[in-house]
Parts: sequence; structure tokens; C-alpha cells
Amino acid sequence: MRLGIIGLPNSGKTTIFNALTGQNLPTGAATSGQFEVHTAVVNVPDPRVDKLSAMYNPRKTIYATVTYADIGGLDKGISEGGLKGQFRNELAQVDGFVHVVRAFEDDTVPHPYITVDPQRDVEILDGEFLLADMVIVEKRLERLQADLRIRGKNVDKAVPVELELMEQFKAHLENERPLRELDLTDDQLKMIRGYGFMTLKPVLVVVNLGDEPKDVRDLLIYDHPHTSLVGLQGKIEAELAQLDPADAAVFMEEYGITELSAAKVIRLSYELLNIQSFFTVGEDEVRAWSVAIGATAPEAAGVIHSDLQKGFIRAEVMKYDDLIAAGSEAALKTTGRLRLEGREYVVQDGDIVHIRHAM
Ligand SMILES: Nc1nc2c(ncn2[C@@H]2O[C@H](COP(=O)(O)OP(=O)(O)OP(=O)(O)O)[C@@H](O)[C@H]2O)c(=O)[nH]1
Ligand SMILES: [Mg+2]
Repeated sequence: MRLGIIGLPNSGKTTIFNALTGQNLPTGAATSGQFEVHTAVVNVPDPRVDKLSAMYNPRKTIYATVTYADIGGLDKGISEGGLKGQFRNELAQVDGFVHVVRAFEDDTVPHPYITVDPQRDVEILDGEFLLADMVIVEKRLERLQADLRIRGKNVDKAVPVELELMEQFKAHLENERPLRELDLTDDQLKMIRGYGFMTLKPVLVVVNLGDEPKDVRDLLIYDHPHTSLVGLQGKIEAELAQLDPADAAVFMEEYGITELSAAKVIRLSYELLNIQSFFTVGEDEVRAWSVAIGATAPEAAGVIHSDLQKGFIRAEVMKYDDLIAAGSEAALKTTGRLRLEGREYVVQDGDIVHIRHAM
């Protein structure tokens, strides 16, 4: 799963990328306004994995991961006439956005629109994405209408269906509302999958607070489905991510920080993607896997290996909470709470799974 970090120039995208990934990319004037993409894969912190690892003492412990891409160079006007080239490709590839909005005051860091105004800034880039989607919708409408004109009654059945959907999209976008607010069916989503609609993607808005902790809800109203809002002290957390844990603890005490927000932001961005974690355990490896919410046991098996999906017979499932309560797998088995599930079973977050399969 891939998340694109976007935001206006100098909002602190690269700083927050560093805070989340522990990298040390250069920030500030050196990079300003350029199209540049940097990526890093990050473990999703999960105390359940820590506990399972303590219980099984495996050779390897593997967390779920997300990939962050720091995408520089977005600004007002970028979508005029539609998003193009590398930008379009890069943005279309991501499963969701981390939208960085500047709330920090610092006279040495110029703001492209002079004043610090998070509400205005978040709406500038959102406006660009609405526009980019509108360009796509209008092109499709033109195509579909031409098709209908030329072929008349012989037109493909899908054309009037898509035409109606595009009309609905157009009306929605004209009201300056993102497409992710619409309740779309699987068939509708399939129909538009290749179009790369930007406002369809989930968004985590990260307000870059600066040096003072603040309540983000005082700074910004952002009320959409498939959206979360969180604050992060970008520069401080980026610096902390460079320290070893003991030094970081001293530093945190000095600044009165009780808990790092970076871990929380990573979790929130994972949760945004409509995926969940299930686990496999053993002496060799304790591992978290990501699967779509609603996936069945064979689909989850397929995440581990396609052979396990093909040869799927049954899944042995333990609930994480049951295992912790029982204290060990052996103890759990005596309670009858180790369950055998078939092909129809819908995997739940926190399931510990062992797939029985025919080779
Ligand atoms: N005071 C303060 N400065 C910050 C904070 N976060 C970022 N900055 C500074 O703001 C400047 C821009 O930060 P970057 O992380 O490079 O911002 P960006 O959005 O990646 O910028 P571009 O890629 O050039 O568009 C740098 O000089 C940072 O040090 C913060 O929390 N407080
Ligand atoms: Mg940058």
C-alpha cells in the first residue's frame, strides 16, 4: 500500500516524510517547488505483534508495512487543463494521500501565499484535485455523448450507464465535493478504475503544528468521509526520529512530549486504506499481513502465498484476545476456542491464522 505525501510548497512534506520514515532527506530551500519523489517503506507499529513476538520468541518478527512517497512540486494551477505526465502517474499510483498543511509560524520559512492559513491551504490543493477530476469527467462525457450520437440505438449498453454516472460526478464536483463522498457500488468502481480520479482516494490531513502542541480542531474544519485529521510537530519529530531511543527520551522530556505522533500518524494512514491485519505465528516467524476488510479466508491465504489460496482446505483461527487471555496456544486449545473455518469465513482484524492446504 502506497501513500502519497502532498501539500503546498514549504508546508513541511519532506520534514514529515523524515519524521515518519526516519530518513534524513534535505528540507527547505534546496528542494523548493521541484517535482521530486522519494519513497520509503515503514513498519506499522502494532502492540499486538510485540506481544505475540514475546509469546513465541520467533527468529523473525515482521510488521505490516506502508510505503510513503514524498511528492514535491504541487501548487495552485497544477491541474489547469488536467494533470499531466509524471505528476499524473505518480499521483494515480497511490492508494491514498497524506495531505500536509502548514500551521507553523516561522519568518525564516516563506509561505507561498504569505500568511499561515491552514483552512485556505487545504482547500487550495483540494480545489486542484477537484479540477483535475472535472477535466477527466468532461472528457469522458464528450466521448460518451459522441458515441451515443454516432451509434444511436446500437450503442453499447454500458454507455448510457456510464453517462449517468459521469453526470452525477459532474454535479457533485461542481458543488466542490470530493468523489469519495459518494457511495459507489463495486460495479461503478470497476467502471472507473482506470481513470485515476484524485478525489476518490482517502486522505489523511496532517497539520504541521510547529513547535507548540495544539488542538488541530481549532485550526481546521475538515469533514469528509474516508478522511482523518491529525496534528504533528513536524520539525521536532523529524529530529527525534534521528536520535537513538535513549537520547530521544531525554529530548522528549525537555519538550514535554509524552508520546510521539509519528507512530499514531502511521497507524492512522494504515487504517485509512480500508485494510486490516491478520497474523501468522510460530517459532520461526511472527508476522502481520494486510488484507482488505471483508476478505475471505482463502483470499487472506492468497496474501501469504498464491499456492495457499489454490490449495486452501481450512483455516485454523485464534482470536488475538482469546490467545492473550489464555496465555499460550496450548492453553487456548483446551478451551475449545481454536476454530476451524471454511472458504466462506470472513477474516477479522486480529485473527491469528494457520492455513491448512493441499500442496
Ligand atoms: N519552525 C518550523 N519549521 C519547519 C517545521 N516543519 C518544517 N519546517 C521548515 O520549513 C521548511 C520547509 O520544509 P520542507 O519539509 O522542506 O517542506 P516541503 O513541503 O517538503 O517543501 P517543498 O518540497 O520545497 O515544497 C524547512 O526549512 C523546514 O525546516 C516546523 O514544524 N517548524
Ligand atoms: Mg520537500
